[in-house]
Parts: sequence; C-alpha cells; structure tokens
Amino acid sequence: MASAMLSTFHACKPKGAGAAVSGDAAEKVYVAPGKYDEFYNFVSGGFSGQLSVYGLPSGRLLRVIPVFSLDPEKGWGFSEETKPMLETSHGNVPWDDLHHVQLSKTDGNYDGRWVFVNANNTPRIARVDLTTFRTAEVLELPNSGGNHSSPYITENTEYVVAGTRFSVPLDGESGDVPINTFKKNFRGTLSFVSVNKDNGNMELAFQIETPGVNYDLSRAGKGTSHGWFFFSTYNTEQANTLLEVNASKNDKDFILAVNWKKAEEYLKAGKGKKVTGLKYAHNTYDEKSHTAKTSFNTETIVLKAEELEGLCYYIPCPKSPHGVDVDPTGEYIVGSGKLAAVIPVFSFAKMQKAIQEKQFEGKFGGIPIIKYESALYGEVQKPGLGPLHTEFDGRGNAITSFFVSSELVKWNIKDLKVLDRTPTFYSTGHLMIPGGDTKNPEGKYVIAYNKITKDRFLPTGPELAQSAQLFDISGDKMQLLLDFPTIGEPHYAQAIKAEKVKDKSVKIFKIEENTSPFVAKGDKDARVERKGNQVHVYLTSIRSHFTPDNIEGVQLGDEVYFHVTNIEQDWDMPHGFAVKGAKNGELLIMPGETQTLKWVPDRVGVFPFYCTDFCSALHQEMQGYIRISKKGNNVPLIYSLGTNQPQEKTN
Ligand code: RUQ
Ligand code: CUA
Repeated sequence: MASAMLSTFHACKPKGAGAAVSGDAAEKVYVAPGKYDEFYNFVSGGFSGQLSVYGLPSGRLLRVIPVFSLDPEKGWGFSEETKPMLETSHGNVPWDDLHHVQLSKTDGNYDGRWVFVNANNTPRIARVDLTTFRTAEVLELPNSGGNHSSPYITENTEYVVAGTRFSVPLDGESGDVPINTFKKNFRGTLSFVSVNKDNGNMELAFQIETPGVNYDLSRAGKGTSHGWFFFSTYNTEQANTLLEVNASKNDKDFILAVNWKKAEEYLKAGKGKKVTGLKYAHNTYDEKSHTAKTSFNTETIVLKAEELEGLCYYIPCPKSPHGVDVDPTGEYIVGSGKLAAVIPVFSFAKMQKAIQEKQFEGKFGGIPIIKYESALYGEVQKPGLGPLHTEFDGRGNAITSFFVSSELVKWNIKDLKVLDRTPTFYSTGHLMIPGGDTKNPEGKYVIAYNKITKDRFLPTGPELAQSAQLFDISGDKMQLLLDFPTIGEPHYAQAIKAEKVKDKSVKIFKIEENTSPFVAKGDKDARVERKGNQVHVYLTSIRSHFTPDNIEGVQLGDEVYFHVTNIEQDWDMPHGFAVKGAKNGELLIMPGETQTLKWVPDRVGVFPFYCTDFCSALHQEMQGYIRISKKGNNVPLIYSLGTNQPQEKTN
C-alpha cells in the first residue's frame, strides 16, 4: 500500500457505513449445498506469500496455494522435493510478500492454463499450474529491488513483465556506492520474461534499463495498443530519503510507455548488451518425478532506454500514479494518481500522433516526454479521494477504487461522467471485475479488496481479517451483496469462469508414470537401505497402513530419509506422514505421488510415525515404529509389515 498516502490522508469512514443490504442479496450469492460456484477467484495472499482460491459468488474459500512461503497444510517447503522451490540467490527464503495475480491470456482473454504471481521482496515471478493448482515454476529477477509492477502479461502471454519498485545500483561490485548518489548510480529495470506457449516455461528474455525512479504498476496494451506496455512511476524526484515528502513534490510523475515490439527489433539487430556475472535462481517443479530443482542463471540482455530511439516515452500523469489500467479496446489508458483530484484518461491514438509529430516537452533521463495535453483524452472530474485502481465492465464503463474516500466509483469511458458511487468498508486497494482486464469482461460483479476492516467482523484481537466485498454491477446501481474475509492482505485478484478450469483439474497422479528416484510403486518395492550414515526408507501408504511399519537398526548419527509413496489411485485420498521429534514438519502426499521427509534422530528410543490425514475408519491404526539405537551397536537393519510378532517364550 502507498504509505505516502496513508500518512497524508486518514481514510475516512463513509456515510451510511451500516447501510442495509437489499432484500435479494442473499439469494444472489447463495450457492446451494452440492452446487458449484460460477467463478474461481484467485486472490493475492499479500504478506502471507500465498495465493488463495475462492468460489464466486459464494465467497467460499476453496484452497490456499503456497507459492513464496512455507505451507504446513501442504507440506510445501518442508518436503525435500519442494524445498528447491523457495531457493534464491540469497539462499532458501521461506516467506515473501505476494501482490499481484495474472491469469494467462490468449487473444486477450483468460485461457485457464496458468496464474502468474509476483514476490515483492526478493524479486521473483511464479507460475501456478491450473491443472494441479500448484506452483510449477519460480524465476528470480536480477538487477531489481522490490518487484511491484509485476507480473503483468501481454495479450497472448508472450511476456510476463516486472518493473523494479525500488531503483537500485545494478547487481555486482559497482553496487557499493553512497546512498545519496541515487541520481547518478541508481537505475530502474523493466524485466521481460518470455513464456513458452506449450509448457509455460519462463526465461528472462531481456531487461530495459531506465533512469532511476520507482515503478508502481503496469499493464500491457491490447487490441490497438498491443505491442506496448505501460508502467506507472513515482519518485521522479529521485529522492533517496523521506520519500513521503520528497517524492511527493512534483505535480506530475510519469506513465512510461514501452514499445516492446520495437525492443524485439532492437534485440534482433544486436542492440542488446549482454551482462554477465549475475546470479539468479530458476526453480521448476516436475509433476512426473514430483520433484523440484534449482538452477542458477548468470546472464541477461539489457537494452538501454535512453540510447534506443522509439523504445520508451514518458507521459506526464498527476501526483504519484499508482494503478495504470487499459480499457478492453486498448485505446484508453487510465492513470490513478494517489494524491490527484482527477483521473486522467489517455488516448493511445493521440499518443501515437504526438510521437509522430514530436509533441514533446523535453526529456527525462534521455527519454522524450510527450506533452500531457497531446496524449490526454480527458479527465474524470471530482471522482473521489485517493484513486488507486480501475477495472472495466465491458459495457463502456470503468470502476475505480478509492482508498481515502473508501468507495467504488463507476464512470463512463467515452464521456468521462461519473455514473454511480458506492461506499466500501473500508479503504479499498485493488478491485476486480471477472475478466476486468481482458478484451471481454464479464461485467456481472465487482469485488472491492479492502485494506481495513474495522467493525465488519467479530473482533479477533488487534488484527482483523482483511476483507473482500462483492457487488452486483449488472444494473445501473452497484449493489452490495456480500462481505467475506481473506487470508493476508488481498492485493490484486482475478476471476475466471469455472468451466474454463474445472474439467482440466488433475484428480490423481498415475502411479505407473511416477519417475521419482525414490518411488515405491507397491509393497514389493518398499524397503530400507543404508548408504553410509544415510538410511533411506522407501515407504508405501494405502488405507490403512504403511509398508514397512516396523524398522530397526538405525543409529544415532544417521540421517533418515522417509520416501513415502501414496499408492492410492482415488481422487481426494491423500495420506500424511509424521515422525516424533522431526523438526521438519510433516508430509502430505497426494495419490500416486512420492514425497520425502528428512529426519535426524537426536536420541535413542523407539519413535512412532503415523498418518496425519484422517483417511479411513482405521486411520488411527495407520502407524508404525522406528527404533534408534546407540552409534556403533550391532542391531541389524530390519524392516517388516505384519511379521514382527512377539517371541513366544515358554519358561
Ligand atoms: S498494490 S492497493 Cu501492492 Cu497492487 Cu495497489
Ligand atoms: Cu492415511 Cu490416515
């Protein structure tokens, strides 16, 4: 959230905070037991580092997908197989801050294949696969500090784009400079990550180096403006301290318009500069071996904005713009100045004309500034206080969220007249219309994602759940239907028709296709092997036992790897695994999958292990024992299921 604004304005409580919801609201959000929701809603988990999935219109929480944080519910980051997904050039980072959600697009509409999300702190982009609802890939970004205007994508998912929030000295030795040399030494970078059409694999295609400013948000052009990208900037003052004051001085900051088709031409012509000696992680998860791996990249290609004519242009935009949003036709570009009294709407056609006719008002850092009036289509007058983000209803209207005046405001894109406003509770950040950033929005609902909840839910100590509020926008007036709590701070969210996703959902992993080096495909493969001081336990799990369930001959000083294969082949039949004293949490293993828990026993004794997911009537019987003996003893390594019976002694 924009902290500058927080301290400049206090969010005010709108009138009619207790306003009654109209009579048919309950009916409009009611999804009868056993029925499905109409939309999947993918909601940023903010500082939880995760992505949550809700059904709409019910607001029911369906799943939390771990991306940039450990997740004890899924074992994510705890199993040996998933640990590499949290790897970065700074080592294993167990918790980050996830802001924005972008569904993959084909022809400017959601295609239901992937969701991209960004890590704000340690700059990364992740791709979540919508067949498994799991993170499939994470790419770290070099030369970047704070990855906020990310991971916005182009019309056909050609690129996922990331602008650095904090300009920084570029990676490497040269970064050791006095902080007050910002203007000279700090640079902005815009990363263009290409996405493989077939398998979604990401590569850092190129970076554009720009003057040092803060990049806040971005959107791709579409339709007429396809081939362009728009980034909002603030701190064009290039302040390095007390930004609250020092980065709010200029009347106007900029929207940076980037011609990425031109960038491709420059790359082809060899105008990119290869930069080496970098280090950034690339993590991929393979669903055949159920294993992640990390590799480190060392190079990138950099295009210098000020040296390459026609690549970048600045458009002045009032007062520290936050959101920059492009309407369904691609012609109108909306800037939302956090501290501005109007909403400027720019015309792509006018901007092109201004470029041709060189209607510039000078340069900033070597990049031409288009005259404000030359690019401006018009301004929405008196819209509200603290505009942040805009989405589109597909009927020629835009809806903008207002943080300070806590409201959603609907206005017409052509005549720029305000049509309707409705209070929100409170201080809305992002808002979302299903398909609201596509060529064909489904203008049925808008959701306000609120930063502050105050009196909306039962008190839960000093922190209240953040909230989402669902409004019906099918009529002239926006109508409040539902409040629902969210996990972490909901930054952006997107929603897609359920039928574009649900039938592609993976139900089980086929056991015969499991290529994990540690798989046990049936009880005959279950075994225990010693390799030096490593003991590998290949376990199978099926309702309601582990094979083997009695293990002896392990010594203090050994590292024990429990490789658990769930050999069920039924939908929704996970088994869990936990062993007493393990410091590394537990496992949750899906049908057909293999996951590994590493355990270093710290004392002698007999330790129970058990299934942690109530899987059958005999779940409580799903358990076993492992015996740990003193180092150097002569207890043989033995393992069994059902045969290690008490010795019948007669005496
Ligand atoms: S932000 S409230 Cu992280 Cu997207 Cu605008
Ligand atoms: Cu398997 Cu409980």
